[in-house]
Amino acid sequence: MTLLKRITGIGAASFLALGLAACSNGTTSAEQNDEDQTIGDAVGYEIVGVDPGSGHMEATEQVLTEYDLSDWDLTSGNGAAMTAALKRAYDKKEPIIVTGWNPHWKFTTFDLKFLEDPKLIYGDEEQIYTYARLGLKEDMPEAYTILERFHWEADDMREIMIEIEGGVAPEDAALHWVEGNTDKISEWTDGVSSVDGDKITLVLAPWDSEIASHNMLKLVLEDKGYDVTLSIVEPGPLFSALASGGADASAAFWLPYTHETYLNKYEGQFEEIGLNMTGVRQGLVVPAYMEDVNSIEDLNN
Ligand code: PBE
Repeated sequence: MTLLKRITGIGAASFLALGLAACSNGTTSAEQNDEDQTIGDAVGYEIVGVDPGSGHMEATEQVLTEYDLSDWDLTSGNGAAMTAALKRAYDKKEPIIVTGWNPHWKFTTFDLKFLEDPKLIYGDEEQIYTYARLGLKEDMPEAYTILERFHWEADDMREIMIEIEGGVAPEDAALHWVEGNTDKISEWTDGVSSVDGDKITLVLAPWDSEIASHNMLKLVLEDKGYDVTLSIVEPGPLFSALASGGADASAAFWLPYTHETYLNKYEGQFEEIGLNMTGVRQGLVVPAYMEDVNSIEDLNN
């Protein structure tokens, strides 16, 4: 992004936030400003993204092409930087566009909306799947059975995410959920024998949603006697680790859209073992107070 764009963006944003000084012709300064100000001007033609290699970063690059948004930049960073930028803008009621996914605590903390995606570049609702390296079933049938049965609701994951966001350590937030949901967990673990310190590695990327799910799974597997390592890596290495057998399993596969490219790249090199959540979604997200922006198509106005 050019410096000029950035400065214009910030200036426009604070101008909007300054609000409604009345003008002599009866309109307000904000209204006059709105007439020639595009949403691109207001946000500096910037979409705040997350980790390079995340599935929805790839989808967002495609969105920029398909919706003719060649003036726009997708900035990469990580989930924490994205939510920090969102909070800064939100606190001042300034416009901002971020890449987002749900379940995520930010939909609880802030009043947000997904932009409509009439071309369905981000796809529709999707699911989260659990995958294993080849051979896990033979090597660790007990863990395999638990991971195969594992499924929960968006609200379960959200409960852990919100506690972590509130400052609780991920392992403690996961423990609170585990303690409160023994019925659910026993559906996954019933009849599964305990093991004696067998080592298992779960691999994930540092996304808040996956930090919640994998910390929870770690506790469930430890309760059955496993020695569990959580390996937190970049998105690319997450998939390659499972394909090469360097990690044993991951509950972080968003499909059929978000991780389609990775799935095709490593076809046959890892195994789908279960569906752990339905009804998840990715896309562009804005604060609800951006009332005039409801569709990705509006970014061209
Ligand atoms: N996410 C969170 C991931 C999957 C889960 C949406 C950032 C991605 O885009 O790859």
